[in-house]
This record gives sequence, C-alpha cells and structure tokens, in this order.
Amino acid sequence: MSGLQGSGKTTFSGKLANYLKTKKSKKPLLVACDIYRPAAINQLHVVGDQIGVEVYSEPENKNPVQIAQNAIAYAKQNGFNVVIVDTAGRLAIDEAMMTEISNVHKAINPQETLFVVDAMTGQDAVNTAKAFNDKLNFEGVVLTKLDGDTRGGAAISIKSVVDKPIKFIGTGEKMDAIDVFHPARMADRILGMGDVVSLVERAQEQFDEEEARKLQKKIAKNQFGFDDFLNQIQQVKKMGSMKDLVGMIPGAGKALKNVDIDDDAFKGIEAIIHSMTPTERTQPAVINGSRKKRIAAGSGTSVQQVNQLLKQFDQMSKMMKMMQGGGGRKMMQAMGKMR
Ligand SMILES: Nc1nc2c(ncn2[C@@H]2O[C@H](COP(=O)(O)OP(=O)(O)OP(=O)(O)O)[C@@H](O)[C@H]2O)c(=O)[nH]1
Ligand SMILES: [Mg+2]
Repeated sequence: MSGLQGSGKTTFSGKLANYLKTKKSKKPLLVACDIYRPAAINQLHVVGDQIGVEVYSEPENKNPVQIAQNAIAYAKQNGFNVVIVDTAGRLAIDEAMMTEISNVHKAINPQETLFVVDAMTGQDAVNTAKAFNDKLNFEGVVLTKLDGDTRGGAAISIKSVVDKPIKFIGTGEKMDAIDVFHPARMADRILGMGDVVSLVERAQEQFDEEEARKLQKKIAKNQFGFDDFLNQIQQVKKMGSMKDLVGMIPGAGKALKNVDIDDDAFKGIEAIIHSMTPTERTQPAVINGSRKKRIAAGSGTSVQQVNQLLKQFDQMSKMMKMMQGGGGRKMMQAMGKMR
C-alpha cells in the first residue's frame, strides 16, 4: 500500500484483508511497516482485531525493508497466502521517503502495488499519482473517501495520466466499506456533477451584468413589467431546450426520463404577452375583464390562462420587491401564503 499521509492506506489494508478473507476465502497477513507515526503499529493491530486477521509487526525494528522481508518469511512458514504491507504515508517530494518505499518494493517484489488516494484531494491527486507511479510503477489505484460529497472527478484524470486501473473504492470508515471499482457507476457519478457545471456555465454565458443592473433598478422602482418578463424568458430560452436543461439537474434526467417535457413551455405565456398593449405590459393593473377577453382571443388562449399569468406575475413582482428590500423573512411568509 502506498500513498500520501492520511489517504486511507491503513484503513484500506484492513478492508482488503477483510474482503479477501470473507469473500475470497484467503488467509491474509497484515504487515505494519509504518515505523514513523507512533500509534501506527497499534492502529493496524486494532484493525486486525476487528476483522480477525493477524498482524505482523516488529515494534523495535526501524527498518521497513527488513520488517517486510521478515513478514513474508513468517507468512510462508505459517500458511498465509496473501500478505498486505501497510506503509507509512509520505510526500512525493520527500526523496528519502520515496527511496525507502522503492526499496521495500524491490526487496519483496509484490504481485500488486496499490496507490491509495483520497478522492477529495482532487487535481492534486493527479500529480501525486504520477510521482508515485514513476517510482513504483504500481498496478492499480484505490480511491478512498468516496462516501463524502466528492464526485471523484480526479479518478478519470489519474487513469489518463498514469494509465493504471482503479481497482477498489473506499466508501466509509467501517471495514466493510469497500467496493470493487465499476467504471460505469463512477461515470454516472462524475457526469452528474459535470452537468451541473455546464448548467451554471450556460447560465453565466447568458448573464449580462449591465442588463441585470438595469433590471434591479426597475424592480426597486416597482417598474418591472411584462416586457421585462418577456426578456427574461428569452434569456432562459437562449440557454437551451427545456429538456436539455432539466436533464442537467442531477437525478432529474433519470426521474423524468419518460416524461414529455414541452420544449416550448413558454409558448402560451409569450403569446399572451404579445397580445397586450404597451400600457398593459407596463401597468398590468389596467387589465380588466374586457381586456382579458381581448388578450385571450388574440393569443389563442383562454381568459383563465390570462388570469393565471397575471396572478403569477403579481406574485413574482411582490417577491422581487421583497428581495430588493432584503426582507428574506417577509419573502418566506409570502411564499408560505402562496402555497
Ligand atoms: N469517510 C471515510 N473515511 C475514511 C475512508 N478511508 C479512510 N478513512 C479515514 O481517514 C482517516 C485516515 O485513514 P488511515 O487509514 O489512517 O490513513 P493512512 O493513509 O493510513 O494514514 P497515515 O498512515 O497517517 O499516512 C481515518 O480517520 C479513516 O477512518 C473512507 O473510505 N471513507
Ligand atoms: Mg496508516
């Protein structure tokens, strides 16, 4: 096991031993080669006790190469068929420590050398992986702490930089929180995030600061009218089709897979606004019964639809006004009433 300090080597060593013992009927031996951190040996013993796997350690020996070699000999004599060597965490820039792990590696010539990396470290992990790979030419990667918010985007980068497979993922602190790596699942996970990123990017592309400032002034002066509303709809439409946009919301794509999203959800609203006179657009209050009838007829909608839009517009205007005043609490109250 190789990797940075705190990446999860010791925890994963335990998880792997447990996995091999319970799922693959192996008899593993854990080896404590971290001679630096005072409690490291003890930590591995605690892990070993938890899963009922023997731990080989030499508390007095300060030579990890020797300890590893002795452990292999001990394993051979005592009927173990897998030896898992836990090593001390080290920085890739620490030459002495990198030489040490390289020496352990050469001395015992393991069938598999795994590079353990904390999924939360992001792009830094890529550089580290490269440095360790240059030294050890490891067989595979273990991505730990994938139970957090992290999406594991670094996984793809590591794969492409060192061209080594990700073999396992760690998804928790407990000994059974280990999974064999499934590329498809990871892709889903990463794409879930990537789409939100593109959604935000698209919104930013359409966002015009100058326009936003003007709009803010209008709202403050209570001058936000249907023309501005129409404008906002155009902005949203520029971001792409409704189906595309909804698909970018994590989870929504799957949930709404079979739901037909009307790509022109705004069509009716636009038609209604287009049928209003300039006065009606800036002062919706003048829209009385006969005007509503005229607007409905002109837009090919019903008076009911016109009413609905007027009501929504009214609520929206009120809400915007409150946001301007910084009255967050008032707004929440208003929203409560709306429901
Ligand atoms: N949530 C979560 N925590 C983990 C996971 N793997 C390890 N940890 C935690 O991360 C911390 C560091 O784990 P260790 O296994 O001690 O890491 P290490 O690489 O051996 O650390 P050093 O020996 O100090 O270099 C511990 O608190 C672990 O419980 C994981 O998959 N998920
Ligand atoms: Mg450790």
